[in-house]
Amino acid sequence: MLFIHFTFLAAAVSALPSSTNLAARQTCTSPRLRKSWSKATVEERLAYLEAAVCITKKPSRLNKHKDATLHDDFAYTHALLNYDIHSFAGFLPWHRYFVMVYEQALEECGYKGTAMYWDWVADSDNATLSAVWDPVTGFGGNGQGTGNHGNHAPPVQDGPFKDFRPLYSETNVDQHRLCRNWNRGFGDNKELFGHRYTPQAVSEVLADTTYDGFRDLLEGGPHASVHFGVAVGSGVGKIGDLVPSSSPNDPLFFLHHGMVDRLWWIWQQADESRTNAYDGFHRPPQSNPGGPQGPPVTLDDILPMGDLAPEGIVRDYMDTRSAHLCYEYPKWEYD
Ligand SMILES: [Cu+2]
Repeated sequence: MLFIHFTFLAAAVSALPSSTNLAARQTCTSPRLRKSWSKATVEERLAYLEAAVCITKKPSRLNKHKDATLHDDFAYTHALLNYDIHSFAGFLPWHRYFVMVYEQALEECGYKGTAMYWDWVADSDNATLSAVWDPVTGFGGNGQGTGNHGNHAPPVQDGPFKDFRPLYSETNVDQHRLCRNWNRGFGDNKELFGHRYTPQAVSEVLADTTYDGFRDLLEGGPHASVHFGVAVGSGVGKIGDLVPSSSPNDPLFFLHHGMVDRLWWIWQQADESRTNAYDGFHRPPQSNPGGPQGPPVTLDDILPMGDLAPEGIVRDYMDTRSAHLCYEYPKWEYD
């Protein structure tokens, strides 16, 4: 897939075992509930959007480029680490941590709420009608018209991010307008590939009883389908921001990954033993991606975060009720 490239995430030999993480030893007495965008109040949505716009204007932490913003840091970091964070077990804890780093950035912009999620399972019948596309209380709609160069899809013309100019394409400096290219469905395909994330399709993903089996089905199925459904339509021949490795360019990325994280949480809730269920293998080295697979993953593996945030340890991102996460989601609600 387009947003996959490669380096090797070494099994961490950490000098500091996670038990020394003071935050993790404190307790989480009342976890906060992360909400679906469509069920949040208008005030909550507007507060989130105001902070998300603020992130697109705050100075970069990475000092990579004079025009970079804090939002660009997220896209750059995700693109830089692309190989290390996709297509193996680490995909879920890494993105859980990444969404948390973004939630903290929202807080630095004055936001008091939690991260939210786009419930694309609820919207799968026609995802183009979702509340997330609202021009006032959402992220704006599909790209339209011209005004973008190179391989960029048409720019988003409405909503709070219509003036946002993402700096990067993958890790290259290539400032452009935020863009989307919805797949409108054809044949048996629903709009935005919704047939790949219906309640039925996602139940089948959740039915896998092994961690890495579940992760693989979720990542390659519903997760990828939403990325491609929003950004790769037919006809235009150009891709939107939600597909390349710089996919956090589209602020909707964080709501999409909120839902991915929620589905992992739902899968974990089905059995107590799943809170720390983590298995599978590291990828082959990025220098030889077709080579033999790497060693088994462990809960002590590191979660690299570049210069955006301190590196994490998988063990600390398994339980959303740990002190430094301390949140929950609504349970499965589609039967
Ligand atoms: Cu990703």
